[in-house]
Amino acid sequence: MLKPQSTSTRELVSLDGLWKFGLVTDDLEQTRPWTKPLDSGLEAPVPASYNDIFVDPKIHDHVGWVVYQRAIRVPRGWTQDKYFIRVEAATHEGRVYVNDKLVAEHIGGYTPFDAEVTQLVKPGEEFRVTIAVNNELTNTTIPPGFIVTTETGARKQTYLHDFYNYAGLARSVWLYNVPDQHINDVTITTDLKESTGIIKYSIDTTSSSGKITVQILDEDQKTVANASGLKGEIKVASAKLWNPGAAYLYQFKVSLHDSNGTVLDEYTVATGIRKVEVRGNKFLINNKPFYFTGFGRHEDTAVRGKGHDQAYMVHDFALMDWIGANSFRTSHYPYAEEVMDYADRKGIVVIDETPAVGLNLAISSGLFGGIKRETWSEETCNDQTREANAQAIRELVARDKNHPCVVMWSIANEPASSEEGAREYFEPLVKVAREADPTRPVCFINVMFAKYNDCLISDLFDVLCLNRYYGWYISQGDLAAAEVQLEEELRGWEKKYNKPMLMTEYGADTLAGLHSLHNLPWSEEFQVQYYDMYHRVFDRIESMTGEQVWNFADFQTAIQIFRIDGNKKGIFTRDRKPKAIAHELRKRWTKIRAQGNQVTPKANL
Ligand code: GCB
Repeated sequence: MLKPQSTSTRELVSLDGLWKFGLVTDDLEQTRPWTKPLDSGLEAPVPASYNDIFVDPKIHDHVGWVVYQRAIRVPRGWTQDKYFIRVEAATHEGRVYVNDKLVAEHIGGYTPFDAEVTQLVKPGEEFRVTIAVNNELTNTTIPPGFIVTTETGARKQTYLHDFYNYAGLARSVWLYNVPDQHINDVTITTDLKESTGIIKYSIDTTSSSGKITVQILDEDQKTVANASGLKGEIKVASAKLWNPGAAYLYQFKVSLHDSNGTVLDEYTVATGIRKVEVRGNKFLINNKPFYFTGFGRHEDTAVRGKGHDQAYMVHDFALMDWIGANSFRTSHYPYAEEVMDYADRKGIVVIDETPAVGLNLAISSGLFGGIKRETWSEETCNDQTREANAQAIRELVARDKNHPCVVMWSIANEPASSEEGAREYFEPLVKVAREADPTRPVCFINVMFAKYNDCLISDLFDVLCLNRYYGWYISQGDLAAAEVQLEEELRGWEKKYNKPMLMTEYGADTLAGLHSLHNLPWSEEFQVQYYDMYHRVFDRIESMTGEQVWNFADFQTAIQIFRIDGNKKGIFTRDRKPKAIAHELRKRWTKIRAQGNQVTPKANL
């Protein structure tokens, strides 16, 4: 799916800004709020989650539909074109109405969708667009959730993931055009043969007679290779590679011509030439073992919730660079496309994750004393959930397949992988991921209850990604016991699988400013000791391929007794101030970066 772009044949109009906003408290289909001007008196910013914008608890805690509305004018010049509204994210379900008509519907809160409006409004004409957004999560959505009715009759959304269920239009909305005959999709994969870069491509167009030409431009705008046809393989001699921390981007410029050579459409994809491979217990980027350092993150800031914010994005990347991180995981959902573009340009390596989080009913029942439910059953995560998960994988790959920063797909976070039924659920999904992208490794993120002898699915994946909380949820505060437990477990995985092993989460809640001479949990001192212990263990284990701490910054969650204004495992506070651990990680990670993102020999650390 191509991101809207301004080229010689395409334009785009930003629809970001203030939209009229209202809650839908009765049935959406009966009240039909799109048929008339909204008169709630509220205006909501786009992009932003709506929950924390207002002070009304009814808005903050709303379960169900809300509507955004504004007037749009189609540019006068678009007489020969097709035009669309692109919604980058409507969390978790979106419907677009043009005047009185429904034109698009999409389920899945973190991937984009289009509504074609060509036939409905003429160039120069103004029209009313209403976007209805629903935040409900059920057992068949990804992520899943359950709606309960309380004693007062109120509907309450419960869910199993540990971040607040922010909702609304958290990313940009666009009006854009494409020529009648246009480029539909571009798929690029890259490889390396000695110093020659190989770019394999395939292009999909709406034109049966048009001709395709491709030009590869370097960063000085010089053409370094040409090709023609819908499919091909282009060789770039002495290619400059996209390397972690040292990105180099070629421009892959596609032109669609008619038989007289007139350009019908143009589209450009920023392309990094690089090779990713899993070999034995190593993760190789450009044939060199790569050691991941960095973060599990969240799209989360005060007031905006999950709203994309350029200032925070640039600042967060600056902090990642300062601390020496070379990578992050898009825990626990696809991030805004601007983030992926920026990671491409900054040379930050990304593990790209679907929103399949919370597929684990044991965590809520086991830890918090609820009723024990099976995760994989007709009433809980069933075939329909799996199909939603498959769709989430397809949409993620369709959106992000051309990003050099993406080195691996994560198809789920902490599912109940040791419960019966896990293999039946995941085997087809691994197939979906590999069919959608045969070139990148695929992983899932393993939960602490599914150890090496219990996990039923780890053999299906390329890399072992583990989230472990020894010293926090297990043996809290006892780092000596935790060290033994952690090492025993990592050695168990290594012996059984001998695959690259990545710690994708480890961390301890820490209240910035709380200090303790006795290294008590929640203090900044404890967080430092905790990480120090993990790193000692990692450096003793041969197949450790990386460490991504939990979490980059403190973030908001649902209210729970052990979440005081959110999860406090951040290395930075929610407003991005460093805790003591930030300086310690910086020492370690800048050293690893200086060693070429490798930890061999480990004794050097
Ligand atoms: C996990 C989850 C993450 C939580 C974290 C925690 O295992 O993957 O979403 O926030 O633990 O802090 O409990």
